[in-house]
Amino acid sequence: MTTKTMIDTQLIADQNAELKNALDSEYAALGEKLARAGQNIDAITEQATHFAIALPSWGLGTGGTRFARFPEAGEPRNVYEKVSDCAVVNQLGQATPAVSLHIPWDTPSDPAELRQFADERGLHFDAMNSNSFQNQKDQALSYKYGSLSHSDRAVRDQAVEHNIEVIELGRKLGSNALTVWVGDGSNFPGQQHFSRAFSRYLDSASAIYNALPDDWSMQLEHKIFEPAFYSTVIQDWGSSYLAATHIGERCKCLVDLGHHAPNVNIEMIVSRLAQFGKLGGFHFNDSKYGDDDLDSGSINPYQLFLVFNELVDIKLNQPSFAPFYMLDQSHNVTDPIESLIYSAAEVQRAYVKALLIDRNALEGYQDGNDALMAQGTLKAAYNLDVEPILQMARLRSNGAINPINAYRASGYREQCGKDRPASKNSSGSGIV
Ligand code: PSV
Ligand code: MN
Repeated sequence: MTTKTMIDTQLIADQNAELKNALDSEYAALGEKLARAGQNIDAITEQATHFAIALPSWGLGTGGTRFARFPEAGEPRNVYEKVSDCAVVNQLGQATPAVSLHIPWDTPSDPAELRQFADERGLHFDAMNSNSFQNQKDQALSYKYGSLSHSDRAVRDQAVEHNIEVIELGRKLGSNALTVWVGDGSNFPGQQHFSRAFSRYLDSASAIYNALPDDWSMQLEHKIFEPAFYSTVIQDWGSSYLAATHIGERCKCLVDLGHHAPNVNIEMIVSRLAQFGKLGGFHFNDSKYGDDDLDSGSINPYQLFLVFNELVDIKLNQPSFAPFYMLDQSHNVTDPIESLIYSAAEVQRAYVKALLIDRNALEGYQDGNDALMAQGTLKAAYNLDVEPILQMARLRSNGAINPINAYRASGYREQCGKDRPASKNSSGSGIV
């Protein structure tokens, strides 16, 4: 089956032709530099072409805060339009072949039809996200005081049932994982009995786990605060690890980069979870203060690189290690398509740089307690400009050497502005 293209392939080819000579010479220069260090640039580029990160269906519309949202014309209004926009991101950037759906925000009325629609556009469905942090229309019981850990069994049962429905839907869509993040917690000291709430969560999450198909995994996403501001039931990687260990082998921990206290050493959390087989996946984003959901690599690209340093290292020791990679961002002031193309490339960049770390030298410096040269070995890879590798990876995969330029030249958003008249309430507030 030929993939339906979203952006005129001739436009991409013309732009690429103009940029190709410069890319060839920059690629050759970088190739020589890497060869002097014993690295083969084409082998690295090949690995870059296989890099894949899923797009969040909730990241395609303009995001917002609890204060306001400033939507642009041409936003997607339904899951089909979101998948279409994902196809644009992937066609140009060639790093995002999957979509992670949030249910019920993006529940399709006909899953088979949606699956085919995505397939025709070269996309498949990654981990499914359930939502028991909001009340949905016509929902019998409220999640105001929690869901999987609620003090009332009937509320817990309702939340479990929702998760099982999400699994069922995911099966029809070809997904193989469920990500569970709950807003459960408390706003006041004394409001909630910590261990009783945690036990109730464990029971509920185990019931969901028991409904998982054999080839599925379940990802528990921890978060230090928000919407509960005093305590959360799955507050940190420790609680997540305890829960995942209690629940079962295919239950793992998902690390959202924005869900930690400022300055927490996230790369070490990554290492710890992976060492004990419990690192299941990521929600990539960046933050300055809290769960800002800013674009990956926009604030702290070195941290992103250090996370990938761990991931590349783990993969060398555990060849079957294959965590889920997803973006989870809120695009409040940019065109979401542009942010997602750019962010996926930033995560890919961190990966490529991590591949270029001289690991033998690093190990030697670590064992010899040469702190300066150990950090210098990391910096040597981090300071490399690997842009020619990213560009060549896109070119070799039929993407755009400069995807943002190609996107802007295509007029896609302007066309969507005409084809997708905004709904009336689109400027309301709301956190995605
Ligand atoms: C919560 O902050 C979170 O990171 C979870 O992954 C949610 O599913 C997502 O954001 C969207 O609200
Ligand atoms: Mn998340």
